[in-house]
Amino acid sequence: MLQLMFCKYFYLRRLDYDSRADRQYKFDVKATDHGNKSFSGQASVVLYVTNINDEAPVFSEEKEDIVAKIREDQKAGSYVTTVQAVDPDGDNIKYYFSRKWVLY
Ligand SMILES: [Ca+2]
Ligand SMILES: [Ca+2]
Repeated sequence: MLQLMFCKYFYLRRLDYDSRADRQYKFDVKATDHGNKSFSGQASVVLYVTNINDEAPVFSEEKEDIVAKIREDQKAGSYVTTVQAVDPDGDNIKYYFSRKWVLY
C-alpha cells in the first residue's frame, strides 16, 4: 500500500539529484482504516535521492566550436589552448581527441 503511494506521488514529479541542494524530498503519508470507527495515522517521509550519471559534460565555452590559433612553425608539444568541461553530476571527466579532420 505504501509503495503504491510512492509511485503515485513521484510519477508526476521526476526525482532530480542535480537540481536539489538538499538532495532530499519530504512528504507526509496518511493512512486511514475502514473500520466501524475510522482511525488514521500519519508519518513524515524523508526520501534521500542518490546521484546517477544522467547529465553530459558541458564545456565552459558557450560556442559550439572552440577556436584557437597557433603558428605553423610551433614545436610539437607547444601550448595551444585550454578547454574545460564540467559535469553536473560531479563525475570525473576524461578528454579525448577525435579523429575528425576538417580541411579548408
Ligand atoms: Ca555525468
Ligand atoms: Ca545526476
